[in-house]
Amino acid sequence: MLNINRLKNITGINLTFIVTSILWLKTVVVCFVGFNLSIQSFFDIVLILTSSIGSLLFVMGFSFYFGEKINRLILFGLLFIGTGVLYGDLLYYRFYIDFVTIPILFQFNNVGGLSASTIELMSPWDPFLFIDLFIVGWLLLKTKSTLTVRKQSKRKYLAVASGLVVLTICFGLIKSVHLFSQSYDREQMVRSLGPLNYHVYDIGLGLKSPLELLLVTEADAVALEENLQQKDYERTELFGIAKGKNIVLFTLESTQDFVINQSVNGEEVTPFLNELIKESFYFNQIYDQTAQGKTSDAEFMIDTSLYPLASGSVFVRRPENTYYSLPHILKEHDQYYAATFHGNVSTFWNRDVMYKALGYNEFFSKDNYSVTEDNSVNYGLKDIPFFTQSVDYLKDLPEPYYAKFLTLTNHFPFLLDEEDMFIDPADTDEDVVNRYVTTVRYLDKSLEVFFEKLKVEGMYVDTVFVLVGDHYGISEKYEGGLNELLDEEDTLINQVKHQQIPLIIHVPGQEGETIATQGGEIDIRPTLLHLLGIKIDDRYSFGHNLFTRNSDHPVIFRDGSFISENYIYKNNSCYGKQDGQAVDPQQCEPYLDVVRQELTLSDNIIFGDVLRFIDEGYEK
Ligand code: GP9
Ligand code: MN
Repeated sequence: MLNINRLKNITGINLTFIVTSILWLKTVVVCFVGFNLSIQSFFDIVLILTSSIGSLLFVMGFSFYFGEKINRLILFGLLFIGTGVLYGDLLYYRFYIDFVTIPILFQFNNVGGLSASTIELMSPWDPFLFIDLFIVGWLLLKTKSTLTVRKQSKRKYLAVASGLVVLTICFGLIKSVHLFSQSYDREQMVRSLGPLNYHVYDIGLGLKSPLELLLVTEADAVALEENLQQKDYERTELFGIAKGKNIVLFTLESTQDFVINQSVNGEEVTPFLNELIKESFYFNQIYDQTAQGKTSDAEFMIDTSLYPLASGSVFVRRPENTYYSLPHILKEHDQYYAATFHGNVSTFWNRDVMYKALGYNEFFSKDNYSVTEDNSVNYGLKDIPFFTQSVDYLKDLPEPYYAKFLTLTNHFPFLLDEEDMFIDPADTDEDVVNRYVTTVRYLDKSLEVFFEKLKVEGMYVDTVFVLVGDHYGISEKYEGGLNELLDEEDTLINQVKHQQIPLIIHVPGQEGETIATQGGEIDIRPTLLHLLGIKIDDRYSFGHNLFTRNSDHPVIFRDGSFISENYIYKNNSCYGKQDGQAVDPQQCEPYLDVVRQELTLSDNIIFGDVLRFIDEGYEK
């Protein structure tokens, strides 16, 4: 039986231990129950159980250094903040299956989804995470004893806490020597170091990155160049088939590859695209490589063929850099004019600033369109009026042009007015999935309308069209509904397949071909340049021409996972690609070296703004 009187006379140091234990317990429960951390060995369990103790003691010990009057308040405040951070992590994780980073906190106005559905992300169990606050609050009010801690005890306490933190780091490094060099693998960081240490490390990374810009010199750029390789350049008979043509590129909001040739209630979801791919190069093994920057990451990869950043969007974090981007290349080689079109505000994802660095001459955004309540939904202008209103702007561009259209309507939470529903919602247990097929169908219709208009205006024949899904629409959270829709099992192979996005390159007059080469968004630029007959020094980029890409070169994801010809590396485990069965981790090691090297070099180029030292002879 709890002896209330004994509790009332508890010493300051013991009270600190109690509060720390409570927060530790909550952290461990959240790690085991809230986060879906892959646990492969008993050591992983030990890591999760122990990793937070040192840092929690350390933080709670902070209260020792305040006067008798306020240290109770500080102790309570720390428990309150700790619980708040933990709960924030949990909500973010439930939606993104990822961990919050500092850069993403500064661009929360660009994080679609979370705010709109925070209530939906809550669980009836969540209040249990806060009950202790009342108990501890009451205890702190009732304790009579002084909470002052003796100097000697403070020293001992600090030594134990620091020792435990050092031990945690050692354990983490025993688990993986690459723990810190692969800090983009946030799940590994949280599993090995605990959420609190992860956040501290992440703050450190955030503080370090502006310094890199100042510290990198031309000599570093030269040193970096030695690690970069000129890619083997193989010409195919397709080289230059689209030379000098206008380029119209579409990033199709949230469009996954499974919608292609998919019917719901007997009706095709993408009838227009299904027809278009018959007369196009259709790449059906392309993976979404975006990270926290979502659409902006897709745009970044398409234009620069560099990897996005592990945390935050490059558009927001490095908009002043020098980039050897697609508009610059096209301008330099064939005097192209570059413009982007989007029905949302120009500041979203910091596009108005970043587009200048990427070399766009013009940006048509919400202000350039007639946007009313009737013709907009969710983030902005609906896709059909967006395209119809864009035709006149497109007509006036100097030729040849590179015009990039970012569609918008098919965005989470997939809202649509009744009159725009060209297909009935699906009938799964997941409303998000049911709505998704209707907004994809609307997107497909908008493309049909646009292509028709271009044909009527005589703007179709001399154009090469690139259409690519920017990233997933159905996040892992709603994967169950997707499996139901497709009548598929929840297997690793299917999870990986759902990461695919369609890539369609349509050159009018060219015969259609389905190409099963594996690749990602990073490979779009070299593939397009090949068709345009433009050969560049692409050492400072990481994409490969999809017409000649080595099938065993891994498709690399920003969390350090990859897919090669025969293997899948996911959640720190190596699997056979055919059957999804776990195989000896050694099989994945050679590919992991490539993964680490490419991601690190790409980050170095971006954080050090290395391209400012490289004279490619293009206009900035
Ligand atoms: C907003 C649109 C959507 O302008 O690009 O952004 P997303 O949330 O997909 O990154
Ligand atoms: Mn998007």
